[in-house]
Amino acid sequence: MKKFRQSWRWYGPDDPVSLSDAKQAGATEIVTALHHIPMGEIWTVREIEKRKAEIEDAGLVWGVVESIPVHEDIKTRSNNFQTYINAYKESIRNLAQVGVKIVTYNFMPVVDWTRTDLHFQLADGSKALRFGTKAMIAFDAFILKRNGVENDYSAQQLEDAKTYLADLTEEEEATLIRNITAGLPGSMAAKTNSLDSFRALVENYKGMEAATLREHLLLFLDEIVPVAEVSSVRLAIHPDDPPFSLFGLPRVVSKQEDVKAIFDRVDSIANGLCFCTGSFGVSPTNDLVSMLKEFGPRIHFVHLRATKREEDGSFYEAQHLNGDVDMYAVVKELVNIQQTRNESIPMRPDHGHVILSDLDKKTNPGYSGIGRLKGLAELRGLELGIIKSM
Ligand code: DNO
Repeated sequence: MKKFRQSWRWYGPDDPVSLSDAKQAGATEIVTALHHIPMGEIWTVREIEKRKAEIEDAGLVWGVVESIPVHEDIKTRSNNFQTYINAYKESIRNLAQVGVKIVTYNFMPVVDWTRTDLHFQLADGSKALRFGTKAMIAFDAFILKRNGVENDYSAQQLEDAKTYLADLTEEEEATLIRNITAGLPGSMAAKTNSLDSFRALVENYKGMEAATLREHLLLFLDEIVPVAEVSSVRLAIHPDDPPFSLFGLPRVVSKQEDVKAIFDRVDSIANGLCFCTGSFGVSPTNDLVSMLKEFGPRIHFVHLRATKREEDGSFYEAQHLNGDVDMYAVVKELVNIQQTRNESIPMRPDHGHVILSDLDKKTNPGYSGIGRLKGLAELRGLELGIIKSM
């Protein structure tokens, strides 16, 4: 029987959760990126080899790249976009040369994944990530003061957000700004944008419809998929997290039809998906099992995580098996896909709560050691139970 390749995200030598921790958690593969290389620059064979050797010295393998970031110029098709696309192709070729063959990326304008609270305390004292609608609107309308913001929210929502903001201490407000403008609360090394530069980044998309952003993505794929194909690399686009518009910006990888449009345009195994249940699962209209059935052959990487929706569109990250995602149904379908393909798919426990001694430690938001270890253990147990009962 084919089973998940158990993988683990590692942020590189500065990650407080070490390669040896990953190994003790039971992972056999590492998911990482060359975080020190500025966005848009070529990943050279030398740098890739160096990172690969570090991982192999620890008795692990570099299974998946997450991510080669896509430069904003490519998303807006402005300025130096062609140079950046050429660099992207070169990085794909170089990775292939060194034998790293799965590449994750996303196409979210300005920000990567976004949360408003990185230390949301649960009833048992553990901590989780949370996206609060009021906090987001407060930031958008009263801190960023984005042009046209009043068209995107109801009067009641704006009123509630104003009250919410008024109740924050100065320090809490500064934290909220930092959380949102960091753009990638997955790495402590993430560059924090100033409010002004963040505003300018958002302004670059002024008036851009989703159809235009989608076309930019498809034009990008027209160029990179053929390169991936000849290099035997599989690309895996990561969905929008959360799967809806933020700051009035378009998002084009939020639902089943979005993925279908991407797959139809370049019908190649190299043009694939990173199936992230925590991202798609936020939207109650996303039927995860139906998506798995439709996209199974082109799912090259899996992130397993479950969120819990709240009334006003807010959500927090629940335990891996206890959120709104029907993890049993999802894993069962993934077990089927792996048997049909006769191939194991890399899966990583996505995010984890901060629990036990990690509460006294500083780790990357979402990437604590013990919470992910627990997630991985639960998920591989679930998979084993499903397989044994088949
Ligand atoms: C969050 C991650 C994302 C993901 C990128 C892929 O924890 O899943 O940051 O790595 O969106 O490009």
